[in-house]
Amino acid sequence: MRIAIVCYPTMGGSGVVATELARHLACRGHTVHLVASDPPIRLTGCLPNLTFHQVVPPEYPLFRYRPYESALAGRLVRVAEEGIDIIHVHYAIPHAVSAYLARQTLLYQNKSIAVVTTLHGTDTTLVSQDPDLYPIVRLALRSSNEVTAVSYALAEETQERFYLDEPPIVIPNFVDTTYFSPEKREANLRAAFASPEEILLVHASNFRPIKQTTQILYLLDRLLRKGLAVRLLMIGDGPDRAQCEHLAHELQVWRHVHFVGGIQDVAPLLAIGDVFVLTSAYESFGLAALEAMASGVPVVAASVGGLPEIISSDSGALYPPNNLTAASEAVLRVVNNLAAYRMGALRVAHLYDAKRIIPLYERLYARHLKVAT
Ligand code: GMT
Repeated sequence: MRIAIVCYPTMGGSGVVATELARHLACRGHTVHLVASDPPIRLTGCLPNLTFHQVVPPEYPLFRYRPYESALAGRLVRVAEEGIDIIHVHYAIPHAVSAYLARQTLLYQNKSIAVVTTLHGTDTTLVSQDPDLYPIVRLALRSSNEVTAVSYALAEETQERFYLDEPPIVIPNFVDTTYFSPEKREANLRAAFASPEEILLVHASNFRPIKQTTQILYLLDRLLRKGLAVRLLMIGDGPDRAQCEHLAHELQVWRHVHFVGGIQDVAPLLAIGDVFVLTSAYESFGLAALEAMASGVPVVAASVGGLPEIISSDSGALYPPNNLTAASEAVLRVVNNLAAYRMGALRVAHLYDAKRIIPLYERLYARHLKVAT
């Protein structure tokens, strides 16, 4: 099949999922065009049948904002003229809108092309609640040949919010268990952050307000007060990182915390952890939690969005959102039975192995190929 995949290139799960999907599809022999405003962070190496297209909208003195949506639509039309069967956009805004425009343009050329839209969470639960965006996103969703969501929670919420006749199809996120694996664990690297007697908590995110990262510092403070020998490794960068660093000093826990910033190759850092912590106010899926589990690291997370779908009672522990007493009890519960939880985490992660999930997308494309032709 010939597929154009559109995504955000920035540090965020939707871009990671789209880039990994593009890579896996190309490895399986499909012709893939990856389209974004910049090379996506996980786009490494080179595959002969994977082409990256960078969209750079023109500047003009009249413009306050560059017309990215239109430039993206135009680029999709050009890519389609080279021959594609499917446009698969990740994140509804503005990608699904551009795909709609591209498809309408192609119809005037008597070319029919199928559009698949994958929702990642904040695109429909938060951003499109803006009254100007809502009707446009609704049109883009209703006119997509297929809408998929990365969890049942997101599918249900999107159907309700947009009054869709059918809920989106759930195709969960996936993980490459050959890349995220306990085998990446290196004793020397771990020793740089914690001694063998200490528990190493790990967190990885883009430090956006929705991640509520400051709560992780309060949690660390509670665990230290309970007498746990514990260290915290904070991976990633974003708007709330400075506030977290400041809070680490204010709570006088800074000696126990390492902020390593935005790292491209996170697998070795995840693998040295004992417990992965996620305090988000909302997560449609929680890809970082899945990557941690594939690394053999159980997850303690707030029970929000799609997280209860991937964190089972043997792969980690859920706690009521914002309840740090319950969060610290959950960490202690996991720490006291770490070996069993590690096995549980690996078991669950393998259910979401790329090898199992990528064929679901292939089947979906094949179905809509027939609709388009
Ligand atoms: O979480 C973010 O800030 C990034 C965001 C994105 O759109 O890139 O992540 C969302 O998509 C990921 C991949 O499907 C999910 O694993 C994340 O849970 C989801 N984030 C939220 O729902 C907040």
